[in-house]
Amino acid sequence: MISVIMGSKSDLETVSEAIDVLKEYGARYEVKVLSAHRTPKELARYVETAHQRGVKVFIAAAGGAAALAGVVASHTNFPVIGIPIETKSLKGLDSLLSTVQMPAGIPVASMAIGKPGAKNSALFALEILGICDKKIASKLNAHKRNMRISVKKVKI
Ligand code: RP5
Repeated sequence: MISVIMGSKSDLETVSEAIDVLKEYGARYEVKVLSAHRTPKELARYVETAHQRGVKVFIAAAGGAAALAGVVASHTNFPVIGIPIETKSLKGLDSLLSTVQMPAGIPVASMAIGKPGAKNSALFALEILGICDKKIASKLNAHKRNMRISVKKVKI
């Protein structure tokens, strides 16, 4: 099971890129809006109890002073993948730096800013689960094969 957390409902347009991939792969996932700053206690409680629901990987999306992925990682030993949301003021550079610049000891796998990062967060989560899940691994193989075929077909 993959847990997808976003800091605000306003992140959903970006995060839905990740959710679409999880749907396409038929992966089990749950989605939550929880904020490191606005709902810190609820976030901690959710992350600390997630293993009881079978969560094995977290995806955390936030923008601006994006503490979410780091705070999630501080409450779990499962892998945490961060999506830095693109922002109006700083184009997501703020989100990227706050997601990626974690102190030693609390790792977060930060993806790229915005929708490409969201899509990759889902694929990365599936790659982690695919280590022990042959069905997911073979779908990921097909994904790479299809991409290769479609690039090779391009004629200019
Ligand atoms: C972050 O603040 C959220 O992840 C969101 O990207 C940003 C702005 O949130 P809203 O003011 O739109 O709710 O915590």
